[in-house]
Amino acid sequence: MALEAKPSDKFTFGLWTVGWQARDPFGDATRAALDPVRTVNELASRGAYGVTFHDDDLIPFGSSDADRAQHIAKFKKALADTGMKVPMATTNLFTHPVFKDGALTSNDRDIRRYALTKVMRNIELAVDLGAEIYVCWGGREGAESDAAKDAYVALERYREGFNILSQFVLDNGYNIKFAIEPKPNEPRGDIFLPTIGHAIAFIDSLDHPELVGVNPEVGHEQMAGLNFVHGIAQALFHKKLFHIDLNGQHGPKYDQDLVFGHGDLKSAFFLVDLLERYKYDGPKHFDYKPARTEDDKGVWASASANMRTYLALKERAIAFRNDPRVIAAMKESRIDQLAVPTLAAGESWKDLANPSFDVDTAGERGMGYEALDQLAIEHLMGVKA
Ligand SMILES: [Mn+2]
Repeated sequence: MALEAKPSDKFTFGLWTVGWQARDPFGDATRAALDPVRTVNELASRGAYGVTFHDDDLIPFGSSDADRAQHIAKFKKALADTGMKVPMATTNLFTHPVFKDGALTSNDRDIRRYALTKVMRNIELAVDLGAEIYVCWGGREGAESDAAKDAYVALERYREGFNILSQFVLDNGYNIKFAIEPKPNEPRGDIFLPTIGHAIAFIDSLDHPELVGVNPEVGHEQMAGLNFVHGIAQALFHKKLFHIDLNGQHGPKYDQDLVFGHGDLKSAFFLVDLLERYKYDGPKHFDYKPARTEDDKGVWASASANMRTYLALKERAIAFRNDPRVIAAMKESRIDQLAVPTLAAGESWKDLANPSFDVDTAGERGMGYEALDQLAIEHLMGVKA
């Protein structure tokens, strides 16, 4: 099996993923901070394509202009030395106390204005580094109480924020698009734009919907009990899958950010099958956290695990689709018939009535899905035919 990652696989990692020091609500950091330069080198040596960052991951909040320039110069040198790319960047609008009630939807107008300047400053850097996608995760955009926030008006401000940022990008002639990252809760009790579907509907209300898509994360949809594969299919259907965050999650509980495939493996299998069949060609971005139990060695083992799991699932998905038993079972299940339009060319609703259709006989037809599903499971487990 060829499970060694190559830059052409387009695997990317956030600086904050491997760099997570494993502070959680109950415990202190278990690992030292990682220098972004080392992160770039370690990931490049493992076959990654690039890295992504929040402004504050690269340039500590409150840095002087001189320090900022130095951090950027060191990072650029590491990128040049390794050939690593920066296809995406994003803004930290959640750590500093000023964002405790949100950024673009904070009740405080001066905070909303400050937040937009923080985003614009980092977009300039993102463009300078060659990024073409700018992710917007509104982790603090939400509420714990419906008394605290007029959710209708908050959406008006959220829309205004995206309209301002879109105009900023257009006026500067930047080649960068936005990708909204939905999440149902955590850190806020309830977050605005909680799912892929909410985000896609919201995008339609913007002044420049063509500049905005989604960046769905496996665990975020699964925290809401939703089918991630279906969510990604709909994002592709609307041509809004601008970016994707791969990780693992065990159903509705706190955001686990496990290694890709280390949660719902069967869903991960069908996700890779979908992305490959529909030729998603954007970065495959791992937004995960190495477990708090791990030391430095464990961190890099987990980074490799994400890429190996994707490549193994890709191999299994191709084998599944090419297996003659699967092809026959799909035929039996009439998978191909779903691609046939319900009306033939030239027909209308007037042609639907069919006097010879036997509703009882049609109701007796089995679909054969159990046999097909078992074939998928056996391919996933590597059971030989
Ligand atoms: Mn997450």
